[in-house]
Amino acid sequence: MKRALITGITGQDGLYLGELLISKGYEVYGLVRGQNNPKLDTVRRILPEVKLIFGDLTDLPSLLRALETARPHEVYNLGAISFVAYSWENASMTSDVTGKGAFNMLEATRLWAGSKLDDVRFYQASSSEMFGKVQEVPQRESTLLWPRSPYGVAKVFAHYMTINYRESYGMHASSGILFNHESPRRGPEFVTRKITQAVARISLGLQETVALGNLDASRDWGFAGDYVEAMWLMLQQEQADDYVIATGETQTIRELLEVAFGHVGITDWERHVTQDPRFMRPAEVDLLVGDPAKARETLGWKPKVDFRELVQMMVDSDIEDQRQTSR
Ligand code: NAP
Ligand code: G4F
Repeated sequence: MKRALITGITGQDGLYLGELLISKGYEVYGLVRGQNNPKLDTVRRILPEVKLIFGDLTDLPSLLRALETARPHEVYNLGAISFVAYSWENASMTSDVTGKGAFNMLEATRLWAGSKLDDVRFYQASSSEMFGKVQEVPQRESTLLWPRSPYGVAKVFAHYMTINYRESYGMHASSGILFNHESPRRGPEFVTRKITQAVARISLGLQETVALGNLDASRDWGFAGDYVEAMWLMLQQEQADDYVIATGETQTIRELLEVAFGHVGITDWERHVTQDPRFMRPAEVDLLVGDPAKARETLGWKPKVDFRELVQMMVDSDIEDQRQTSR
């Protein structure tokens, strides 16, 4: 039986990846931080089979202990401070967790595996946020990185560190450069979920307006359930490598609003949206659109859920949630 260790098990991707690996017969271990993590109950409910280990990406000895307990064949490093806006306010902590935390996980894996490093495979959750002020459209694996946020800078460090472990120690370490991916499990601070929650509440008469920042940015949005499959596929390849995972299409926040409000029959969405400078960023990433050709050709990966289906799935799920909480 294959064993996997997932950091970031309490996050959106951790939950989907945990489900995928369990369905493939893996024994799954998940790293959880904090002495009373509020998301523990959710993980236990969705993934009762997963064995939880306490540890923190900033604490290398705790990662070594986690590895000793799990003895994984595959390590998925999904843990991070992942909210870009927050990363300006907590740049130092973001560097420690999202940047140096990845190094800690790589180094702990190398130290723990010792002469058996060939038996372990490592996945690093890299991000399209690394492309920042994009130097090429669409963005591919070879596009020059130009991060625009402390989060993006930390991810670039983690990305190159992963490549460095591959090149220095021959470690089977792959990076997935994932473009934005969403789901009903997305944190409510991210723009998709913030909008689908607001649309659900507005359609039920529980709220009038939603305050947003820049409506002109474009993102390449896919479904998280599809993207965790790409992570797994990367670790099944003989050679470790880096892959862009994206849909190849891009939409603005305005288009997202149109589809989300349209799904509940509201066509004049502008009267429900206000703009608030608090949600504008010191530096914006204006346009993200990925070229997933390498993933399609090498991994045989392609997304199954399109943008409209994704937004509709999220709005429907939020309507159901809101109905249950107001019952
Ligand atoms: P998420 O929902 O924000 O989950 C982040 C996870 O990291 C949570 O489980 C969180 O635990 C954990 N974490 C935070 N600080 C930690 C620490 N000090 N030690 C150990 N774990 C810690 O993010 P996601 O959307 O699932 O994304 C997964 C990964 O992919 C992240 O690395 C993210 O940066 C990257 N990524 C995401 C996207 C996307 O569009 N979703 C795109 C590209 C890359 P708590 O629950 O305890 O906070
Ligand atoms: O949903 P967002 O906060 O996601 P962002 O910044 O693109 O980051 C996400 O995707 C990255 C991959 O590219 C991940 F690495 C990262 O961890 C995270 O998952 O914002 C999307 C866009 C931005 O342009 C932002 O300025 O939406 C714009 N936006 C406009 N109003 C807003 C809002 N974003 C948020 N969160 N809240 C607003 O009110």
